[in-house]
Amino acid sequence: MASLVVDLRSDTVTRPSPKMRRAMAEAEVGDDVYREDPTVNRLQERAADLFGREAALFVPSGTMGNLIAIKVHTRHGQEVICEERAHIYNHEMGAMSAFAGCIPRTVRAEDGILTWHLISPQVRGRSGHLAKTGLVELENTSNLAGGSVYPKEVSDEICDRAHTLGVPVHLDGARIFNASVALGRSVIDLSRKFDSVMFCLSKGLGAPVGSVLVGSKPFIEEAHLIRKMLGGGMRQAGILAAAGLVALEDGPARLHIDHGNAKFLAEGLAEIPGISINPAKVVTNILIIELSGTGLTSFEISKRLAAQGVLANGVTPTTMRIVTHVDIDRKDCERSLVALRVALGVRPKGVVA
Ligand code: TLP
Repeated sequence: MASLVVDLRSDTVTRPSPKMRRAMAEAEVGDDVYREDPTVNRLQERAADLFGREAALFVPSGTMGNLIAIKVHTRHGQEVICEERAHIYNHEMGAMSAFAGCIPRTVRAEDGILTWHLISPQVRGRSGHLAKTGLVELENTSNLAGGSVYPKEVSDEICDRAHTLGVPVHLDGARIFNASVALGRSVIDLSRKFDSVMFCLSKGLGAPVGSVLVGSKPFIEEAHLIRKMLGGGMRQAGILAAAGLVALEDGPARLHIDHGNAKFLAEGLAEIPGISINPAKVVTNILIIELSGTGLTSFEISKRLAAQGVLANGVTPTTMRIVTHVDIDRKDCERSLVALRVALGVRPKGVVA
């Protein structure tokens, strides 16, 4: 059904489905700080199972999940290697420095996809002068690189090589299910070599709140302590975990629809003068479009879109992010393309001068 407002700002904006709301209302709960919430326990078991891991931990947000992983893997004064556009570097309020005492060492990679060749010169061992590398972090899909996906061989090699140097590797898999659908490979397959994985229930999978960390038993035991330290002990969190269980059950099977809509948008956008986007590179649900050719800033374009009931955010003055999700259908995409043409003062498609 076409909506009043077409919200393309993020896949975090989705509202829980009626099935989720029912599951939430009926959830059996207990105090999760005592590990007595049966629904949270079920979600954690299911997540550990799906990722082929010993254990899992439900956390309030992806940001907290990443921070906990960084804190468990590293010591103060160490470096975390990540791509220049990584969420942990750009959008987590400097948490790795503020709470884990780490400094980021960023590396620029084409399409946000790091390789061992790019990482290896940045790895620092024990030294009298240099901060040691405590962790390598990869993001799959890479959000600000337009939802790009790591070929499994590339992330496997990074994990293998980092491990030979004694460096752990954490996966920010906020959208790992999107990567899994795009590649036609299971999340276990894509993530088995990582020391820890964070994935979000509250993005493409459509849950209202929550993320999950998965890893070994000792890792998750440590993660429990850090979560509590950060104020992330959530008591009767089964209410939220119930929605997460539905998200895991129903979410992955429909992500291809979001990917199809993103591709449709990319193809439509590529035809609009002034906009630059390569539809071939849009393989999941995120588009980063280049707007330099329009002569307007992304922020001005955002305003003009909002006036027509279409929401999309500028990332930089010349780029804008568009994200498809469960609350966006093909009609919404068509309407967004029309709105963008109006915002830019471009003739509607099919109308000749
Ligand atoms: N990303 C949000 C914003 O913070 C940018 C979004 O709208 O995409 N890892 C990745 C790759 C993410 O994209 C996000 C959220 C997180 C971690 C953090 O998740 P939350 O928002 O649950 O803390």
